[in-house]
Amino acid sequence: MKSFLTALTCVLVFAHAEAQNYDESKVPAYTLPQILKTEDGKAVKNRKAWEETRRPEILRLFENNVYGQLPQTYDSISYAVTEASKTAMDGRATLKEVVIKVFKNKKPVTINLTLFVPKQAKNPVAAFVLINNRGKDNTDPARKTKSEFWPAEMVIDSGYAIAAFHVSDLAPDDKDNFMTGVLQLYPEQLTTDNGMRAIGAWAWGASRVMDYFETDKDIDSKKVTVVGHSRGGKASLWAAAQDERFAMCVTNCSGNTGAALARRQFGERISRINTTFPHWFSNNYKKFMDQENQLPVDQHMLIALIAPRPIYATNASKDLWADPTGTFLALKAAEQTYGLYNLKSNLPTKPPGINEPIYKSIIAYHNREGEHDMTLFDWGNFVKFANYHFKK
Ligand code: GTR
Repeated sequence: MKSFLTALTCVLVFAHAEAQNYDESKVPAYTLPQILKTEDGKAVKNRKAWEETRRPEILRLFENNVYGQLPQTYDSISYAVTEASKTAMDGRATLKEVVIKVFKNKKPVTINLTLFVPKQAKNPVAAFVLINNRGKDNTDPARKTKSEFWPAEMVIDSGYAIAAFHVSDLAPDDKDNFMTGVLQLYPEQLTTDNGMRAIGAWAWGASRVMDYFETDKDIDSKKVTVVGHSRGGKASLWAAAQDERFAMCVTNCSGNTGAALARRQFGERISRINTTFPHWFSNNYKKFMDQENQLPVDQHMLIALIAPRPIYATNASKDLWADPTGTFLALKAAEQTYGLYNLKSNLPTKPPGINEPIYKSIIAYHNREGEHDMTLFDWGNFVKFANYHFKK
């Protein structure tokens, strides 16, 4: 019986995957919701109208229809910092192991942060923090295992601090257990259709790490870049959109409900993501399965929420599932918001070639050759992007 069900599931998933479109000529005609028009139809012509009216409206729309609320009140937060090594990476870095504990209604959640700070740089230093959605061995504090997914040595040698925490501390990435982390502090979220789910929980965790950075004298908390890959990249976007303390955002191969436009219906679609990962987004998001055009937002508006801060989105050439063209078009459609701050992106009008990063730009983009992953090529460009914007 079990194997029959497994076989049936495989057939259904396969049938669904087959229905995905990878043919540009089959992208339907669509009209994106306007970023710079308020819900009562007024044109948003300046920063004031954007910040006071339209930005909060769009934030609410994403909360209510996509990611769910992000509760920000808690009873206490504490940080236990262990300087695990002053001579990490052959003396080039200090390793700190930070245990962040947050309490609400006597329930705790614990976030374990691994942080390397370069010795050479003048403190405080700018930092990258990764929302790690892959194996913990990718961010090995002992550096016995080294991974391109988090190339800590390269980042340290470039003069930046680098940190990581694992998504499972906030919400295990599993539909039956995702509620055993931070959602225990906010159980009411589980009973509302616009309640926080796993992606929101991970973004919430990034903000608690930012709370910590504000207390660490080695870190320049005004220069923190939140980084995420794929599902982690959806969370890094949502974290940066919500929490303006993040100076920059990197979203790597984030695709559907990340940086790619939903209305193109190319690669992964809302129906598929909600079916495979029912624990990622709010209940309300399920209303938009096969109804992309009914969404009051599209992902260009999430990018707009990050303005005027720099944003870097990437894709990989063989990762059509994450829709490289749809990502580029979302970035282009967000440019108008940066225009309100007199900031002009240097993105070309058409997607750049493969392995042609555009990082000297307030809105940055590249499409790396290869598979769905985050590599040394990607990180090397994130560092150049940070160098450019932090004017090193
Ligand atoms: C896929 C999912 C994508 C992306 C990816 C990942 O299965 O469809 O949205 O999140 O996983 O996280 O690597």
